[in-house]
Amino acid sequence: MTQRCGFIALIGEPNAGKSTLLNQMVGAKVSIVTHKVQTTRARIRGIAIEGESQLVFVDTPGLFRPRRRLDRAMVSAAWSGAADADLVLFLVEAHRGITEGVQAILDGFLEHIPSGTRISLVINKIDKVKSENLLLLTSELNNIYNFENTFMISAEKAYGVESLKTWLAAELPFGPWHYPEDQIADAPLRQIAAEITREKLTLRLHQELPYQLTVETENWVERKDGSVRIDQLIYVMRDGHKGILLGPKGATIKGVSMDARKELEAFLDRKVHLFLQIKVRPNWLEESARYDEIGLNFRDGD
Ligand SMILES: Nc1nc2c(ncn2[C@@H]2O[C@H](COP(=O)(O)OP(=O)(O)OP(=O)(O)O)[C@@H](O)[C@H]2O)c(=O)[nH]1
Ligand SMILES: [Mg+2]
Repeated sequence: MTQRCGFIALIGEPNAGKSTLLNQMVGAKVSIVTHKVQTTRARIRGIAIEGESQLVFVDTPGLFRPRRRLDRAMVSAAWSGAADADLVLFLVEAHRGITEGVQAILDGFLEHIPSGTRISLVINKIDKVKSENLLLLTSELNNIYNFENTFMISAEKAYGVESLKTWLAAELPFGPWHYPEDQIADAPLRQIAAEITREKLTLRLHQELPYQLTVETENWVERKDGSVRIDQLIYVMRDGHKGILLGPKGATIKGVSMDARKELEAFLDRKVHLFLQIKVRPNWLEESARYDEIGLNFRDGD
């Protein structure tokens, strides 16, 4: 057996660059990215190949102090992603250093990750700092936790990403590949499509609104002409939110719809007819069906 295959979990604070790194490793955008915290809500798998190794990256929601049921379910999904993995990469932002949040995650290792799990440190966003600061941060973090290895990368600029990939490929256990070699993501298309729309909403909406909505793909119809019709529902909590989402003369939702459609067309490589509908649902954060669609466990939020 020369093939290797295994799971590599990416964990870290919200905004650390986990999804950016996953996309960079896969060479395609399978996980959404924004400049805002708490973008990723569920575990998403992206698949890369390096030589004889199939690397299954598990993107996770950022780890933070949860307040709502949704937050708790997200944090729980992140920790269990790490607990199930062959290798764990802990991402820390170079320019922020050891924040309270980073310290809290380090404290959480003992409780949430089985002892013996292989955890490496990845200092990300090195494009934002001077290199002399990196050595100090590396040694401080390694004094707190004995990481298997330390990497310094820029996920966005792809610095150091290739050598990280080479190392991971050589460390995964021997075993047959889990996925066909051309597969790059393990998530239902309808879910990826909903995520793309949520990304565009998050980019256009301000403050708390992105955290108070969810997107679901209701319908997916392949047409004879090769195009696809996708109907999605956006759940918001208040009438007022619906108004903000619509924007003046519907301009906001139109912009979102156009951006999402373009990206969907590129992702699916065909023409897309996208229909968005907004629903006011004051209590969606407490409905288990919403969590099923996101890919989270409702009970994890108890
Ligand atoms: N300058 C710089 N920015 C980066 C780098 N990697 C990621 N970013 C930016 O950091 C922001 C957050 O990136 P994400 O990949 O969404 O972070 P995340 O860890 O997945 O965040 P959550 O899903 O919220 O947990 C985005 O604006 C990225 O463009 C990097 O290496 N350098
Ligand atoms: Mg993310």
